[in-house]
Amino acid sequence: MQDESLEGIYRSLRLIRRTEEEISKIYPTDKIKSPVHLSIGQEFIAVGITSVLNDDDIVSGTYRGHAAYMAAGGSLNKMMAELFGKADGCAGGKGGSMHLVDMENHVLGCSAVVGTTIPVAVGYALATKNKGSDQIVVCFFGDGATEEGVFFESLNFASLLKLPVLFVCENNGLAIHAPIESRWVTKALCERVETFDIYTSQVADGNIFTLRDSANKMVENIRVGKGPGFIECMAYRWREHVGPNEDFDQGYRDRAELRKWVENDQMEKVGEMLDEQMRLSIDASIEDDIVAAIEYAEASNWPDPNMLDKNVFAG
Ligand SMILES: Cc1ncc(C[n+]2csc(CCOP(=O)(O)OP(=O)(O)O)c2C)c(N)n1
Repeated sequence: MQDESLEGIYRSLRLIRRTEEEISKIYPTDKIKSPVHLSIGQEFIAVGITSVLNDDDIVSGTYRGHAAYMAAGGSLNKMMAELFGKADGCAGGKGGSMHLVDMENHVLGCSAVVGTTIPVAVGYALATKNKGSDQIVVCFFGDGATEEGVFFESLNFASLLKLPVLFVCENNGLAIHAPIESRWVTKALCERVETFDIYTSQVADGNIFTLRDSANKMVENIRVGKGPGFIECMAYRWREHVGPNEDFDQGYRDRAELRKWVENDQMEKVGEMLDEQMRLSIDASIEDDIVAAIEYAEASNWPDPNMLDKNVFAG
């Protein structure tokens, strides 16, 4: 799905980071027509997980979905056009940042409604199993989504039918501004999931290689029919919940928490492992790709007003 060489991993980390930084610069111009939930600082999760997948495996994300979409190989041009609300966007310009989809590149889709992509991913895993395919489905979601009843229904169903699905909880400790301590009686998420007879693993060190090891083992088990796996990966959201800015002046968290995550920035760490010329040439090609994607979005047409009531259930 994604090149698992060091260069490939760095390229993906850097592409997501730089794309989101450019999105945050463009956002105040109002060219981007939907809210944006940035994953800056959390990219290593999508990149680490997708780097152990096969090309035809499937990825599903959330409204904070740029990283999952890009790491899976979703079209950057079509993502940018989608953010600009243009007809060439991956959802025809009608979904915006929260509804990225690219089935050609195995991105099942993202949704603004917390938790709703989890049963859809499980349904897709059921379909792949019924077809006898060896594809697996990876379902990314936040810690807040695990508070939805449908999360537990999905775990139960997936485990009962031994479905090929890897659940990945990006635990950044926050649901909007509410910290976990105000929402969960205990932090023992993995233990809660294990009661459904599902293999679990917690990755707490923020290290992409630890995450890859853990994901590799999970994926191996899933492919031989042992049923779903669950990874809880600890992370930190560097920007505000929604929008392009920082929000350490909002009073619900302290900038001091950010420092250790910035010091452990996986994009920088992996970049330092590369030959400098190689890194610089990757960086330059990423800048070209981002400029091209913005030009593509600018040049694309607005959606035809007649499309407004197409692809909806109600006529
Ligand atoms: C069903 C539903 N309830 C509430 C909301 C409002 N809401 C949007 S994002 C969010 C927080 C979710 O936090 P988490 O799942 O941890 O993801 P994160 O934003 O941290 O990536 C909430 C409550 C929603 N979109 N959908």
